[in-house]
Amino acid sequence: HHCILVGAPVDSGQSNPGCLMGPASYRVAGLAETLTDLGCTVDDRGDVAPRAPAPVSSRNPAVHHLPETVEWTKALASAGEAAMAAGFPIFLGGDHSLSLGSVAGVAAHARQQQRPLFVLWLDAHSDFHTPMTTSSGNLHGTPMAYIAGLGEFEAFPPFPDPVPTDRICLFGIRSVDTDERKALHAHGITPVDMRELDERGFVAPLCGFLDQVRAANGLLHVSLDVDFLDPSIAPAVGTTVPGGATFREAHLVMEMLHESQLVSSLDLVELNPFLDERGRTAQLMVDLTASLMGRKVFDRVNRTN
Ligand code: DIR
Ligand code: MN
Ligand code: MN
Ligand code: MN
Repeated sequence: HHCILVGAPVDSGQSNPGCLMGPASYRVAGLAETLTDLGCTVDDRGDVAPRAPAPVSSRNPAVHHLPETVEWTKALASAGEAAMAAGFPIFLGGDHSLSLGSVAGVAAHARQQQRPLFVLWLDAHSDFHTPMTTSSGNLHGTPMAYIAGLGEFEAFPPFPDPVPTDRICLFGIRSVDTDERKALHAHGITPVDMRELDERGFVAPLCGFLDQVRAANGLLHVSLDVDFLDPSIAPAVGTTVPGGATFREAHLVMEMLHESQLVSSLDLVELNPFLDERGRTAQLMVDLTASLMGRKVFDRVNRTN
């Protein structure tokens, strides 16, 4: 793979300062060197710089930093589209509002290639608010609705090519707000929540989704929120939720994604290095990325699936 690192030090989508240090933390943790060791070539394009925000305000008084987040969205959409044309983009967050832009860029590329885009959302949260329904006002809780083209997004540019709900997989979910639950239900989206993963394990639900992507010859964008992981292994996130993926479950997901050869872009989001313990969460995110890009314990021969 030719990996394009796109730094996205976005901090405006939530209220816990520190995510802007995420890209630097991944670089210090050796992401580029790790990818190079796996045989990838790496082009680190540095950090994206958004334009000065225009004075726009939301009709929802709870929403904060709307102008900044809109400018990040525009800047990351164009950086993302360019990166897709050049290789395999890895967006280094930055809070999850960066995916408003990264996935917009990926979707624009997919439309141009006439390939259907699928999205795998690895997260404790469904991020299915709109600027109208969020009560926290944190726009990192909105990208999934934006990507699906659902709801009122005010000053944001219209999403290039909304992803149909049957091409979206919300995976690892264990925190859904009332308005999100209503909207998910109204649009026929059933998250693969922790209850389902407890009952069925991680393999069957993930294989089911990957089979869909393969059958459609789709592109697959993976958005990995630090809080997908259990807080005991990944403390450096402002919105920890107990009961997340374990170390081995998370690596299994990444190893399966690698073997599928379907993934075409990746977000690493919500790392807050200010909350980290000597870089352990940053290091885990780098190691998970390594598994996604092909690191394994041992080559498996005679695998039938
Ligand atoms: C909550 C938390 N649903 C909100 N969302 C988070 O503020 O809208 N998403 N933390 O990652
Ligand atoms: Mn999220
Ligand atoms: Mn989350
Ligand atoms: Mn590969």
